Amino acid sequence: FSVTKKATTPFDGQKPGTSGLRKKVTVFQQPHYLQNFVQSTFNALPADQVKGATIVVSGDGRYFSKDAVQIITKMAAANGVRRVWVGQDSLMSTPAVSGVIRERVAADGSKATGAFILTASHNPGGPTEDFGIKYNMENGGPAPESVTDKIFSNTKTITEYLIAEDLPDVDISVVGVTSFSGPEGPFDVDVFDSTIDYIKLMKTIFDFESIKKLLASPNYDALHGVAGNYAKRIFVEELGADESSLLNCVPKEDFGGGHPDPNLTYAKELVDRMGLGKSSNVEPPEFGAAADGDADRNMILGKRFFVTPSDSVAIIAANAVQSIPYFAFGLKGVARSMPTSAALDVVAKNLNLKFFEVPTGWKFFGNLMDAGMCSICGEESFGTGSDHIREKDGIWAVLAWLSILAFKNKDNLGGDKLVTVEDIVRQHWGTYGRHYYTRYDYENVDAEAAKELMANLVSMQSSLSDVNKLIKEIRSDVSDVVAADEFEYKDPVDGSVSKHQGIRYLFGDGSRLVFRLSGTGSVGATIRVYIEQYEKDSSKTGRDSQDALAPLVDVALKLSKMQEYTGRSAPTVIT
Ligand code: VG1
Ligand code: CO
Repeated sequence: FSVTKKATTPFDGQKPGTSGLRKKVTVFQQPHYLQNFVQSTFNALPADQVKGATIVVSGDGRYFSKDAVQIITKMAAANGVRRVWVGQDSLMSTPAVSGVIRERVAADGSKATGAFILTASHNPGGPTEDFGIKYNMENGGPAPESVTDKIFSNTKTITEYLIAEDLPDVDISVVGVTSFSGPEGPFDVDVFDSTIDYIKLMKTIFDFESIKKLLASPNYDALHGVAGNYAKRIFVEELGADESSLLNCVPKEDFGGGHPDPNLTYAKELVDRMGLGKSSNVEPPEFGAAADGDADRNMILGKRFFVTPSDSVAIIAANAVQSIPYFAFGLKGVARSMPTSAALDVVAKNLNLKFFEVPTGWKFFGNLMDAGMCSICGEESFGTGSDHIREKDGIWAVLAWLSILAFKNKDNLGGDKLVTVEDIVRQHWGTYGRHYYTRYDYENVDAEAAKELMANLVSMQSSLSDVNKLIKEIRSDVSDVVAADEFEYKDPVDGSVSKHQGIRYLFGDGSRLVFRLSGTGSVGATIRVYIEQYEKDSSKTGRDSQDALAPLVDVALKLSKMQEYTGRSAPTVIT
């Protein structure tokens, strides 16, 4: 093949958000749009991570992925990349990509130094919906802000990109290596089935045999995302679950028209099956889980029971050493994102573990893990993971829960009453107290209005006495705000500082209100309100969460003047 230099001009707004660049497919389909971003990324990397390097290109299989794989492959060839690794049919979950970067070795002994992950995660897909792209680094984790800032600045000055226009399209539905020869030497496209690599990795972490004995096959809803491929292989073929326990496990370019976000609103079929939605006279199963489009998120359900993600990571951390072989030698530390509830903090304190609070987005956990300071981490947004890779991992979380269930029931396999998901959560609350938690999302709000709402919340922070006066007028039954700020994070490993990471109001009794603007949407603004209240008294940990939080919710909405600014009387989604 030969290399062509194409002249181009910059596009506005190619700034990577919380997790890459996410826009409507039609935006990505504009001539040069994807190309500009990809070349800006190559130009932001050290030369040896491009020339002669091995790069992964794959994603959640959403609409436009197959075209994008061909374009990026041709640009990689032209930029001197030695080989690209592509998942069969362009499919590779985000955690699988992270694992492949870290573990996979080419025939000549080389490893990948990075990956273009083609996903907009939990956003809908299809010709009129979202596409996304992000770059992960040599450690398997999302590019840090120093790199994404450089990519963004390159997108503003780009004048040309390199592409091998005459490189034929490679058939990515077939496993195998195709070799080409270019001006700088050979170039290979290696198409493979990443479920094999991923299962191998999971087997180094979990005891599949003891999970299998439990016979509690998960009911798994992949919402037509890429998780379906892995679920079939792991839950059915490896762990012996019945095929009928899988829901929506065939990956589709448009996720079957659905919203591939594993929560009580969007994972409807699973929610019904688990007895939390439409009532039916079929007895629900004991364990259910769901994933998002790129399979890094998870929702864990018991029979008629929802596990809050903030509780999930705390419970996994509290039980990991006994239940999961990978952690048998102890945890190096634990971490959560700022808006995630403090359930994990209480576990860390009790178990005397190092603890970190980082901004939203997985990239901040990576540094801690690389430095050997953190083993398990999580976010309230249905993200849980560990230092086996540098992304959150939806199927890992399910296997972690199955391992905990297997451990709690290990002396109990004779048909006695099983310890259930709900039992485990209630026992946890009994020991550590409960963090009542809810998140209100206002999606696709006018961007200006959202900015003003946030600015008002910041300016109010200058006088806590005024804030408390206001709050007392709204509800007399909540405690006083004792501190308020915008969260700022100094990375303990590299000293980098991230500012404006969410507005916090901290109450005397440990309750918190947090306000953030989403960094993953593709149109307008999404306002997230995170509401949390701690209850230590074990006689009061069994309340309905929305009831318990009603006073604080009231305060959050009135203090922020939500309806006045946004015109919305109710959130789009409550989790
Ligand atoms: C959201 C979540 C955040 C998560 C991010 C990426 O970001 O709140 O916790 O890390 O999505 O997840 P934001 O900026 O919209 O609040 V995924 O599964 O989209 O890669
Ligand atoms: Co995701």
